[in-house]
Amino acid sequence: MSGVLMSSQADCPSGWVLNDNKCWFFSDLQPALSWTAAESMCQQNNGHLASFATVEERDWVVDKNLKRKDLTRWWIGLNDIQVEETFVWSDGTPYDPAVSNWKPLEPNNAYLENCVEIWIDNDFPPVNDKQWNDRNCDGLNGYICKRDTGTQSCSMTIFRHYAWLDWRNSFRLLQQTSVRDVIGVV
Ligand code: MMA
Ligand code: CA
Repeated sequence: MSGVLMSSQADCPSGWVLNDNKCWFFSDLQPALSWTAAESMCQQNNGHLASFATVEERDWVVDKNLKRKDLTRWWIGLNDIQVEETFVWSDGTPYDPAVSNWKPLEPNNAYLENCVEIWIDNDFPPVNDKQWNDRNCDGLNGYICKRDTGTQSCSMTIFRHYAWLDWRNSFRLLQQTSVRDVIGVV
């Protein structure tokens, strides 16, 4: 028996979560950072601070994630650094106010605040918890990155009783030890 089997699929790097065909990173175990440092951390990993193109993406982030208890403020990519009161996403997604989720009375630019966070302040009523606040960009927050998926490919080259498996940059030589293994391969 000999031949080559190949397969590829969209995938996220380890530590990132797949949702809505994008990869998402939550800085749960990382130190809190300024908005600029967080954005550059995301860029080093081929992403940007998170943008929300749809209400579904926006609510998924809040409902399924942001688990770290001692971190209550999370940077997202929205900012008005260039032009006061003109909000833009750092990844170039057009800002759609219909997808925004500001806390009441925000954004207020209270202390030269040009960067946007999701703020878990146990606000009441609960609908106002985990909403958005503009904050001074130097504040130290957790952060959420978003990037496109990568392609992960897998190939197996089979020759007689041996096969090379190439997956996630690791290579394995498999040896057929019984007739049963052949049924597994097919
Ligand atoms: C206030 C309020 C917010 C502002 C933060 C900064 C406690 O809330 O004015 O709009 O962003 O302070 O920490
Ligand atoms: Ca504010």
